[in-house]
Amino acid sequence: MPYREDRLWLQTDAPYELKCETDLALPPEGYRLSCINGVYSVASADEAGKLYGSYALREKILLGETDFSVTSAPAVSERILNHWDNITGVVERGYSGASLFFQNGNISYDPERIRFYARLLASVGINRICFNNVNVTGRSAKLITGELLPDLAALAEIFRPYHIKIIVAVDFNSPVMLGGLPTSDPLDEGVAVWWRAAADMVYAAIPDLAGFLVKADSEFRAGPAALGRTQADGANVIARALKPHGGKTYWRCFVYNCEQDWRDAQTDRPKAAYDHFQPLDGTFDGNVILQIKYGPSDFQVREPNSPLLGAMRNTAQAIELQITQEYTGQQIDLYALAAQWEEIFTSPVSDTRQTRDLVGREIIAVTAVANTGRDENWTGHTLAQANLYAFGRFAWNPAEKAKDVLNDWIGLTFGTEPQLREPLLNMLLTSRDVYEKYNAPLGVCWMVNIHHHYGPSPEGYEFMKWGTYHRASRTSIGVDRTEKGTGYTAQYHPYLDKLYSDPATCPEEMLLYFHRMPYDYILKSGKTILQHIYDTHFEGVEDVENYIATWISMKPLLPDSAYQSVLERLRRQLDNAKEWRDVINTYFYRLTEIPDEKGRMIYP
Ligand code: GCW
Repeated sequence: MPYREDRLWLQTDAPYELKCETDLALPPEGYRLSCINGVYSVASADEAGKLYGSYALREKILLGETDFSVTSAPAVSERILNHWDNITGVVERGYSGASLFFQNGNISYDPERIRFYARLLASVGINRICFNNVNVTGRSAKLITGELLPDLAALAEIFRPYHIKIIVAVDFNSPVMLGGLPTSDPLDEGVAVWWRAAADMVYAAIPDLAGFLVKADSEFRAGPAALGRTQADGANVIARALKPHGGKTYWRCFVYNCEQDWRDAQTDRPKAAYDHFQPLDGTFDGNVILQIKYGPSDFQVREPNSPLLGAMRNTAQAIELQITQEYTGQQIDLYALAAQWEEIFTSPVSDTRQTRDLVGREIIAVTAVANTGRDENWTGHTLAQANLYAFGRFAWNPAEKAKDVLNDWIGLTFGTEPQLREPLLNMLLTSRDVYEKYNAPLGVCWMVNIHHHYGPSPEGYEFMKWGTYHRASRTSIGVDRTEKGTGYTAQYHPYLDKLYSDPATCPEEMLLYFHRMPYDYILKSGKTILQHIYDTHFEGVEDVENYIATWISMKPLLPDSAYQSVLERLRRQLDNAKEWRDVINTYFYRLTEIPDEKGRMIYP
């Protein structure tokens, strides 16, 4: 597939005279820019800082900025992109074409495109990448064996000049699968020896490898729990093998019962990560990083921050975001994630009310599932490029503002013309709210079609084994997660427990996440929950219609290919918004038999 770099924020380098200096007083990867008598200069303590400083300078020049006296350093030391690419070439939850790295069971890529990709990622500060899916299937388990290691090392070499280190997703059961051992029990000495030998071999080929990523005891993956061992036992045996080489184990915390009986109202999936991991605080080795999804459910449009974030004083943590739009429109619907990320990074975490603690001592890595593939425009929806760009910016500095980040992305990608920039910024900034309006209401989650997760299905997951229930009846909806219900809120700091436990203080957009409420409960707007549902679902469609009108009005200011492809996506989004509106409104109308106050069309 041919690819384009002329519609990305990083295009051909602008020529300018650049002076580079070493200043050992600057922090690692940081830089200081200046411009004296027309000569730009970048000072840094290391080579990475020089690279990031040059990109930052380039951005400023392209954006027409005049103040170059900037000093910056990353607030987070590991800024990680996780691809969910299978070795077959199919990307799990991928909406941008085939894998950039794999094809037909092999590592296979266009080196020129990959070099450009590495440069693109470095330009926003990303410094770690994992190419293969956390669901390690087929031959991808062999990435750490002599069979595929030379090809992996060659790929790592392309990323090295851009200061991007490689992470490999490995199967916890590798000692059995690859080594032919009778067990993968982490406390078995033979297993520890096997992991050490595997690590030695990988590091001989890729000496600067960042480490191994593991999804264990999760959605049918092997793990220590199945062998009667703890998550810490599992993570530590691998970490000890990596330690002599300076490597780390990135251990995912997405561990829950995915074979729940829907009749069981006490087991509550959002409680799972905290229940499994928090009691183990202090038992993980120093080179284990726990990778925690931002919310306790699963990358939903609206959830509270995971109670596990910040709840472990003695364990290194990474927050995991999802750039690929699995539950957020699949790169058909417009959804600028920056708005949601700003909210996540400024929302309270478990043991504190302060934002900075989320990115302070405990959170040393920010990681996200990639949204790129072999499509010509890299991300399927051209405007979804903004999400990759924004990820880099938020990982570098979680205190960023969505408005600034998106404004820069528009300026770099489409130019700084205000007639284009302002309306487009408005579209991007409102896109999350619009998507939320026509989706599952008030934090209820999971009203999507099963398996593929696009489009509405109010009871699609209701009687399934995945632990995802809203339990809507004729009179009420939602799950009581307070102490009177599943007890989930007790996993938070008492301040948050209290805040979420009272419907009067619980943030309204998450009301049905925490509470079971009657449809006639009156919201702060003065509307009942039911009328709120009807209204937002009508509004969502109108908002998408307005996006289309705005986009059409900007035609003269846009490159034709981007104009056409985005218009096509917006029209598909409109169909989706209408489908959500009609299915959700009809669902609640049939349950309640209460008509819309405004008498609009709801199908009986
Ligand atoms: O949200 C779910 C996805 C799975 C994914 C899993 C995970 C990689 O539907 O496709 O598997 O999360 O995060 O492990």
